[in-house]
Order: sequence, then structure tokens, then C-alpha cells
Amino acid sequence: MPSLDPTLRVARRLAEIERVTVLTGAGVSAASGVPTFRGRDGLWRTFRPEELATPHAFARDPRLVWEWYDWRRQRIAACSPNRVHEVLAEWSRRYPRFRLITQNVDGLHERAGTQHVLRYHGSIWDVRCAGGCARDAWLDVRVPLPDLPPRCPRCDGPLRPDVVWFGEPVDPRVAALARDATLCDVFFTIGTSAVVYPAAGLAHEARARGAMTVEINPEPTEATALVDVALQGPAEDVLDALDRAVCKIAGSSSARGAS
Ligand code: BJW
Repeated sequence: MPSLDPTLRVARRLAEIERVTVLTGAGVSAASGVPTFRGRDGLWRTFRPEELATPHAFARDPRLVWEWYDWRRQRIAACSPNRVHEVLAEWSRRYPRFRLITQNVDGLHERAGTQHVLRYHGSIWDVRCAGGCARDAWLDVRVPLPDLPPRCPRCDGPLRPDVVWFGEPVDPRVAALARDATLCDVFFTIGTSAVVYPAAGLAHEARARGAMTVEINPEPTEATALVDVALQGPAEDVLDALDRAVCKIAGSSSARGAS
């Protein structure tokens, strides 16, 4: 007997459940023009993470780190949400228990109107004091900053981007909420190479807790062998097709119910 088309298999499951959790990575913003880290034109092909994305790098040369983040912010500011962000925003309204965990710092899920977003690695649009007071500080970081590094208005210490660098812990409250969200019916891992921990461990946890696990990525990743269903292709195409299949199933079952 031929096996069920994998997209249809996932669509059928989505049509009958309520708890959907999605983990996203840089690949979901690729179609918007935001560079990934490890892809063909990824940031880590040109820049060295240890010089730009560690607390040690910031302590050594805060200006260099800020110039890089300033450049990235200007680039992201010119990008708009794509079909992946739109579908997930729609799902966040459709599923009563939807959670989105994003490793991305670009804010495109929020701009698309997604509810219940957990920013696992922080936000490129927020800053906090790296000096004595260790507080959040307001700063309009959508425009290029005149002086780098910007200074904390309270203690005059250097401000830093409010993102999670290598060697730093994820905010314990965010980590706990993300762990809670692994208790779900379907867990998606979309557009991530699944090499960075602890984020990559969430799919393992979801599987151990009984979720159907689904990956969407054009390339095989560290997660591919682990998941129940791997849907290969750009997320903007695969997710669009999946959403159409779910709507079709939901439409035909409500039509049956009405007749
Ligand atoms: C498409 C597509 C399309 C393309 N559609 N898909 C062993 C050695 C050394 C260290 C470690 C180790 N094991 C674990 C660690 C620790 C380390 C780690 O995991 N390192 C590994 C790399 C080895 N982790 C950490 O340090 C973390 N903290 C930690 O462990 O704390 C412990 C601690 C406890 C107590 C006290 C102190 C510490 C923190 C990790 C922080 C990661 N930070 C960054 C930068 C964030 C800020 C910024 O943006 O500047 O987060 S690095 C970067 O990687 C960024 C991303 O969120 C993250 C993940 O990348 P992602 O999203 O997967 O992107 P890519 O580029 O890798 O993949 C893109 C994918 O998209 C590809 O698969 C494409 O195929 C696909 N794609 N087009 C769908 N159209």
C-alpha cells in the first residue's frame, strides 16, 4: 500500500489538535532577505563568531561588536515579514494553545502579528546595560547610533545588544516557558540548522514527551534523523502548502458537519 504523503499526514494531525509549538531559526527570515548564520551566504562565513558574538568579544572591542550589530539592524529594518511569518501569525490566532519559540532576534514574527512569541536569543531591537546597573534601557536603535558603544543613561556604563551570545545562559524564565511548550501535540522545527544548544534540545524534549515532531528545511540538518516527519524545501513554500492542506481538511469536515 502506498504510504500517505507526508504533508497530508501532518495536515491531518494539525486539523484535529490544539497544542502546536514551533521553533524557528534564521532560515524562516531568509526569504525576507535577512542573512542566515551557517547557510551559503551566512554571516559566519564572513565573520568570526568569537570576535562578535561572545561576552569576551564585547569586553575586548565593544565598538567593533556594536558596528556589526548596527549594520545588521539597518539591514533588518529594510526587510518585511514573508509567507512563513504570515502563516505562523495566522496559526497563533487559530490554535488555542499555540507557542512560538524563535532563535531569531530580528522581530519579524512580532511584526507579522504573531502572538505568544518567546524570544529565545533576545532581540536586536533591545539593549541593556553591560556596566554596573545591569538594567534595561530605552534607546531608539532603528537609526544608526552616533556614538559607539552607546552609554547607559543611568550609570554611564556601556550598553549592549540584549541578545544571547555564545557562553551566555538563556534567560531562565524564557527557558522554562520554552520547556513547558515542548508539551504539545505537534512540534515544528523550521529553518534552523539545529546545532546550537540549548535551543536544539527542545525538539528532543518534545519527542520524548509524545509530540509528533516535524522539520521544515531545504537541507538535511542535525534534527532530520530525529523527527517523525522531515518536509524538505524552503519554509515559505512548504508551510504555505501545509496550511492550504489543513484549511482544505478543516473546510471539508465542517462542510460534512453542516450537511
Ligand atoms: C531555510 C531556508 C528557507 C535556509 N526555509 N529553511 C560544544 C562546544 C562549545 C560550545 C558548546 C558545545 N555544546 C554546546 C555549546 C554551547 C553553545 C553551542 O550550542 N555551541 C554550538 C555551536 C557547538 N551554546 C551556547 O553557548 C548557548 N548558551 C549556553 O549553552 O549557556 C550555558 C550556560 C549556562 C550557565 C551559565 C553560562 C552558560 C547560547 C547560544 C547563543 C547563540 N547565539 C546566536 C547569536 C544570537 C544573537 C545574534 O543574532 O547576533 O544565536 S549564534 C546564532 O546561532 C544565533 C542563532 O539564533 C543560532 C542558531 O542558528 P540558526 O537559526 O539555526 O541558523 P543557521 O544559519 O545555523 O541555520 C539556518 C538554517 O536555515 C539552515 O539549516 C538552512 O538550511 C535553513 N534555511 N533557507 C527554511 N528558505
